[in-house]
Parts: sequence; C-alpha cells; structure tokens
Amino acid sequence: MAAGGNGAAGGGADTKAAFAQIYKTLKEELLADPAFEFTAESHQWIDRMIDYNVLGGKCNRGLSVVDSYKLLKGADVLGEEEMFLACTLGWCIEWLQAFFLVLDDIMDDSHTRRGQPCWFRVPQVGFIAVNDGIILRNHISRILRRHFKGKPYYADLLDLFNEVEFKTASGQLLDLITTHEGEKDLTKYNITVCIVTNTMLYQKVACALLLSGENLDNYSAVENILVEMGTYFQVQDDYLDCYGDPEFIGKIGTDIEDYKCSWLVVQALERADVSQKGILFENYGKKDPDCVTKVKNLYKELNLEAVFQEYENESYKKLIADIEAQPSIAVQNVLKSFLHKIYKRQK
Ligand code: DMA
Ligand code: MG
Ligand code: MG
Ligand code: MG
Repeated sequence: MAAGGNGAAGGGADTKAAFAQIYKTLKEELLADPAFEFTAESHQWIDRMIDYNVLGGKCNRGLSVVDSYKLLKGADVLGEEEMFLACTLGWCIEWLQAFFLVLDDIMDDSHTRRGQPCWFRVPQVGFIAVNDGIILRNHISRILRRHFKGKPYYADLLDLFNEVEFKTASGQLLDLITTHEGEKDLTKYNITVCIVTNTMLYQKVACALLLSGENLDNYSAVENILVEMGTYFQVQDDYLDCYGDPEFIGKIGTDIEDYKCSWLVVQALERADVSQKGILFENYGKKDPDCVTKVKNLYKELNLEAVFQEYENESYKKLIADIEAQPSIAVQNVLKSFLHKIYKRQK
C-alpha cells in the first residue's frame, strides 16, 4: 500500500522555518526524556536515528497539518502557541510515517529510501531497526503526552493515531501475506486485494480539525473523500514504483520482484490474453532482472501508462465533484489543496 500522501500546499518560508525549529525542540525534549536515563551511546544513537529517518522527506506531510489548520480558521498567520501545536502534530505525522517506513523497508527488502540506504541497511543497524521503529512510534506518544495532555481533545488525538496505526498495519498485513512464499498465486490478485483503506491523508485533516475544536463525528463525509484520495495516492505509488525516476523519488521500485499486488499487475491481468498471462505467471515475482524486464515489456505492450493517465484524469474529476458538493468552503479549500498537491505528482 502507499505511503500516504504528501499533503496540502507547502507552507511559506516562515512556516517552514518555524516547522524546522520545532523539530529541534521536539528532538531535544525526547533526548532529555526523564523516563529514561540515556547513556552517551544510546543518546547518540537515537539522535542519529531520528535525523536519519524523520528528516529527509520534504516535510510536506507535516506542513499540511499547519496549512489545513490555517485554511479551516481562515487565518494566514497563527499565534505562537497555535503554531507550535499545529507544527507539533505535523511532526507527529512525520514520525508515524518514519515508523512505518523503517519497518516497511525491512519487510519489503528494499534498498533505498529518500535517496539514501534504508535504515536497516546502514552498517551496524540491521535488525536494531526493528526496535528503532518501535521507539519512533513511542516518540509520538511521548510528544503528545507532553504537549497535549490536558487539552479537551487529547483522548481524540490518541484515538486518531491509534486508529490510523491499526488500519495501516492491517493493510500492511494484507500486502505481506499475499506475497508470502508458497502463497504466491497471481489468480488471486484483483482490485479489492490491491486497494486497502488508506487513512493517512485523513489523519492530517483530522489533526487540524481537532486543533480547531471540531468533533470528528461530524466529518465522516470528509473522511470518505480523503480515503478516496488515499486510494488515488496509492495507485500513484504503485505506478511510480515502476515508472518513476528512482533519482527523483529517492527509492528503487521492488514491486515486480516482490510479487506485490500492485495496481499495475491487476490492470495487466485484466487485459492480458492467454499467452501474455503466461509471461506474467512465469516472470512476476522473480529477482532476476531479465524477468523484471519481461514484465515491464508486457506492461508496455498493454499500454498501462495510458491506462494510468485515464485513471488519473477520471479520479481527479470525481474527487473535484465530491469536494464541491461539500457545504463548507473552508473544508473544500482544505480538500482541494490536498488534491492539487498530489495530482500528477512525480514523487
Ligand atoms: C508502504 O507501502 C506503506 C506504508 C504504510 C509505509 P509501500 O511498501 O508500497 O511503500 P513504498 O513504495 O514507499 O515502499
Ligand atoms: Mg515498501
Ligand atoms: Mg510495503
Ligand atoms: Mg510502493
């Protein structure tokens, strides 16, 4: 499944500067957490581990919380406290992403992420990365506890992070069991197996809504639209795995080798004749580069690039129509800013 959304229009330079500054504060607080007495070595390890995994993205995910909050409030500038809280929630989302990616890369046997080796591939890290993933997840709880305990929406915030984590991990399970040795069966692959509910885009807006004092129970329509956008995002992720520029997306696709139930292979299966299916059955899910090339050539033959363009255009139209049916203009603006950020994305 896809990593979950770049988010809304990137904030201005001042927002970015504030966001970067707050990262330093949060990291310092985590490294001075009174609940654990760090040794010099563990202090250094965590410091490096956070920098390596939490930074390195474009921070658009986190910034989109700040931007969404501004759009909901209809305010261009935020007070210092509000800004701090919005940025902090943005960073919690970046931390959640880092937690999932560190573990995802181990499970997918990936090589690079954000233009550098996957964390578990760094010498001396290896399986310590599993525990680092758990620590990253716990950092979120530490941050929320420190800065939000006592707020009326604290429980809702914890609940939100728990829900997203559960749904994402369950989606990961689906993805992983279909690729299990011995279970490999292309005839089981279809669009239902391929698309899992992706709530990571919704989470960013939900954070902004909670900060604005809203009750999330009133926003199920917004959630539905963002889940739909999450599906579109996920299809893009599958597409870019094969057709993206590794230099540009910062990772080398492994979906064909890993026997992933990618949107592309589902489209190929729907369109292939008997002999083309034979090529897929023989070559999909093998590490051998010649096999990968054969699969890619078949995708070309089946014109999957054009199939994707068509899907992209249709998704966009449908999403815009759904967004414009929303009663609140502020909410429409939030949703559109997300859509415009991800529409036709190259990474
Ligand atoms: C990763 O899906 C999903 C999460 C929740 C991190 P993926 O393996 O397709 O992501 P990527 O293509 O970034 O490895
Ligand atoms: Mg992966
Ligand atoms: Mg994966
Ligand atoms: Mg992927």
